[in-house]
Amino acid sequence: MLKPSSHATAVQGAASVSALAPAAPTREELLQAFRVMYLSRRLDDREILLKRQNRIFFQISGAGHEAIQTAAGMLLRPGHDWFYPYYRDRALRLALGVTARDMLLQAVGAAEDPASGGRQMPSHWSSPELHIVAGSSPTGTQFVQSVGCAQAGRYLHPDSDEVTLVAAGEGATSEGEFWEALNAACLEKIPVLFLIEDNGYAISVPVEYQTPGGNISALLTGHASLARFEVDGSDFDACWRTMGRAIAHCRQTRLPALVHAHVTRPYSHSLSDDEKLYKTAAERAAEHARDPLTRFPEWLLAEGVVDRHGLQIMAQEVDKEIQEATECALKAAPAELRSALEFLYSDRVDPTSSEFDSEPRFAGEPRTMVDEINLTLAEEMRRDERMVVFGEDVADCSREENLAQVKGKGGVFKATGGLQIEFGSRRCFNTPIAEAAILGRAIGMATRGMKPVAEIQFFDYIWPAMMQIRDEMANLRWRSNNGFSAPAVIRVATGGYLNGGAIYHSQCGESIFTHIPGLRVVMPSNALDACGLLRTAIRCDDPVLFLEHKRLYREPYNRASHPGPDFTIPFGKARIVKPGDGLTIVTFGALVQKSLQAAVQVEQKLGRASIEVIDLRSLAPYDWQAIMESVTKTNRVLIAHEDTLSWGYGAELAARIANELFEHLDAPVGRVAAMDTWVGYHHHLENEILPQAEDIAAEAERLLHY
Ligand SMILES: Cc1ncc(C[n+]2csc(CCOP(=O)(O)OP(=O)(O)O)c2C)c(N)n1
Ligand SMILES: [Mg+2]
Repeated sequence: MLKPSSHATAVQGAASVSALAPAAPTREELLQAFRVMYLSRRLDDREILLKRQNRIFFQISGAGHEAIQTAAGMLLRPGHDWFYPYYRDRALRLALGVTARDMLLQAVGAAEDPASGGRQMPSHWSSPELHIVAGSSPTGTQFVQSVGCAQAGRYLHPDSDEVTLVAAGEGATSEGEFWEALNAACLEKIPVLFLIEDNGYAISVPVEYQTPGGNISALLTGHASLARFEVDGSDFDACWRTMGRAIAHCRQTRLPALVHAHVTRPYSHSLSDDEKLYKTAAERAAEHARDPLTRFPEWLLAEGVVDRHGLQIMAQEVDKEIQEATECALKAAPAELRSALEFLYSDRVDPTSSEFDSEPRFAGEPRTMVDEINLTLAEEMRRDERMVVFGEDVADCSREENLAQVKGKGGVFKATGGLQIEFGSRRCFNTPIAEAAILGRAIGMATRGMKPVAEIQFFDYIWPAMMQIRDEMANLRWRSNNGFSAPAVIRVATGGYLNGGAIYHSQCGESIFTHIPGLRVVMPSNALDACGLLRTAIRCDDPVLFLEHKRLYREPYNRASHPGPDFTIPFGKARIVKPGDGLTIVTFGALVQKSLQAAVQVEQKLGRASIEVIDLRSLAPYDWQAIMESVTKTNRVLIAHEDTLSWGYGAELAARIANELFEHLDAPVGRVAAMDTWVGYHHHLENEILPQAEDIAAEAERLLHY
């Protein structure tokens, strides 16, 4: 069991930080702290009442955490510092400037809810003005984003003393993202202030079943560059001093720090939980004795800061404020029904618009697809100083001094070769092998207006970052009602036909991502489209998954001369690779060439049918108009893709064609795709599993015979 000390303890870096003790709080500050803590608790009480009356639909409290949160909120500077709070951080947000009214508007799901327009649960507040980034519900995602945010500060405001605060419970420190964030912050020496509010439980799981040894700050001894502080988080005076020292440490040294605050949780995990099911009466009584809402007023009285009457007056003022805020929230109009599709994508830049339609100005010898990607990245980095490129092995050489003697790596496929040499290690750098951190950092940077172009080395290894993509990057704009966004580009090498790629170097899986609202997904099949689509991806204001087929990187047939430094292709515009009027093949990626081969083969064999081949290029959004026009003309359609058949990308197209173009069809909608299994290592297996030109030809013939 924890033994809370009433004194702050710097458990590491004590010598360097002891001189940084903050000034003692003034009387006004102490009264303000009481006001915030009391307001926070009474708002929880009011929400609990409203939930019981069925007027709000969820409640989670900040009760027991108020002292440390209030100290943090009062000592940091909203609008200057940046904040990634936890769902329990009501008092923190109140101290920063979120109002009781704002909170209750979110609780009722009002259209006026300034954080999300009625889209998010209570306790997920957001404020661009105060620099409070919209909260989400996954327990650990915020850690890595805060590192990206703080790192962005270094590019955007190199002389600033800003700090990024990220908060979470002790349970959340079990998430990989906590460790990935610590790694990154310590390696890069980034001023992130980690606040761990340790209430001893993650819902019903006690800390000793979560953290080896039961003490998270003790576990972090080996983290070089991390100053660690442990404090009784229900003792406001100790919190003030500890937070003050930790903040000053981050501001002055530009290094990370961690504050481990022991707090209580008197109101169970949420209103859906009853802690009596797993906490003993004695344990609950011990927590009760430490309640900051009892201890702090007693301390104020004992120190002579205020008398009982003064406290009562403040309490009455707060109660009145809550009453008024409640009346206002209950009268507020609910989120508008027709608003559901608003702010999925940028309202500023439309990557499907004709603005992105441009004529190529070809120059030079034909170049491979990977060369075009490399050149486009370089041109865009020259054009936009905010653009940074990072990932695993993307730099030429992490040890810069070696570059005098070595050529440099520049990506396992050389797509990023030479970028570090030209733009320096600040703008093109290697990261640890930590996919969630790579994309989480990209989100944090993009939130602040940087243009991160992050690489995931192989599609097969994108999965650790899935939560960052689906639950964070793709919905940040929607969940904050256009308050924040994360327009990052994710470049990823994908696909098979490698002869030996096997299970873990051949995966496609695009439909898993096209299924995500808010995410753009594109996949070029040739060098020209790779250049144009990548430039659009970088200049667009939405998150983009840019799929680069490994097999197509160096093919001779898909090369192109460079179309110029401003060549862009709009998203959602297919390319008719070969016109025809007897059958449409809708495809993309590596199957474009195979479909062409199949078309020629079938036409020669049958001596008549003319087959149209459409390269979608952009998978979300996709060019329905082109499909519709073609199928209306040919009356037969086949969808060919490399990924597995069932629930694949073609299933959606087939369903829509059957639904909307039924009367134009003279044959069933055909599909050719990989077998529903993994790609095998031996080429016999690989060839059988992945779709070949012969498979497309056979299906084309079948459809033509109807
Ligand atoms: C990734 C993820 N897994 C599970 C959950 C469900 N969940 C919500 S809160 C919580 C416990 C978190 O405990 P802790 O970090 O200690 O915070 P506390 O609620 O105690 O303040 C869990 C498991 C979630 N929100 N996100
Ligand atoms: Mg906890």
